Amino acid sequence: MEFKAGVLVVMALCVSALTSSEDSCGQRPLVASPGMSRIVGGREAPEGAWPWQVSIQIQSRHHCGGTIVSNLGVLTATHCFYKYLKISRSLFRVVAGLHVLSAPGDQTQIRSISEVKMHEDYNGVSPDNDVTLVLLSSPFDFTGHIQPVCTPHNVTHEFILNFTHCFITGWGSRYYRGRLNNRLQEAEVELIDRRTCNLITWYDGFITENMICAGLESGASDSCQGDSGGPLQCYSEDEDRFYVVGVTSFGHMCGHPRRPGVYARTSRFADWLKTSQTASASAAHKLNTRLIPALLCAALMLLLNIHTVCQQ
Ligand code: 4AZ
Repeated sequence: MEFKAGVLVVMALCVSALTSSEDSCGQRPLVASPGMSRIVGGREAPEGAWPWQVSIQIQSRHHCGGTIVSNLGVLTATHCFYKYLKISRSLFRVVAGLHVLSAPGDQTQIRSISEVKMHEDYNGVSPDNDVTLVLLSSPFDFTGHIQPVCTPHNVTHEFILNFTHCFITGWGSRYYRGRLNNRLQEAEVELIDRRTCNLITWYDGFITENMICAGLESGASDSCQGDSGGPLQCYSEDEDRFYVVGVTSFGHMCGHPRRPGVYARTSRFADWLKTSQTASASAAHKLNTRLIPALLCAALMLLLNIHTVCQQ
């Protein structure tokens, strides 16, 4: 009897080892769901409100934003790396769990970069396909202050998620050519449909299917220099989770009417992201963290099974 209970416990453990994954995403352990109030312009984010936001730094100075998509992967903009290829990778670092740039606290984790996977079809002029996956040299330990965001599976998924609130976040400047913000800022924005964004008096046909516009027509809520690479994140009320819907890419200066921020549209890069993540060091890591326990479990079950058969 006791032996059979032991077999059951091992089987339960095996099932959980085989099915558990890093599926938990887009949730904020330290902050409640977004309220119904509208935010015009930026304000300081509550601490821990955006646990997937990172600061990508060169020689300890903030360079670009980024978004944690897995314990080894950070999504950012290609233009954050494209002109900096000559700078040694070792001078870059990724800082998570950060709120005040000048005062990283106990919650902060710092990682170096092992690989930068820029989108093969990045166009430096348009700038189409402005997405890059940064792979870390060692994984982040997820905590209340450090969490991965969810990513839409495809364009249809983006559509059916029926987002109620979208926010942009970053340490970028308050106005074009301004100084960085020392404290993480947030602003609520609206997604703007491509047709509107491509009107002659807006971006005049410049916006591709791989881009998404967000902001307010008045320009009162916008991203700016230093926010690049960071997330445009939207809340799904149905799922009670946040998704990274865009990567801060460009705009005609900052905060101008009918010139909203333009973001790389993540739903168009879901397959690219999957391929980039699997054909990498993270694949080896996942193999270690998931396959080995599964194999050990299988071996143990086999052993126990043989033992049970022998007892009968
Ligand atoms: C930039 O230069 C930048 N207003 C980022 C976002 C926007 C403009 C410029 C959008 O990093």
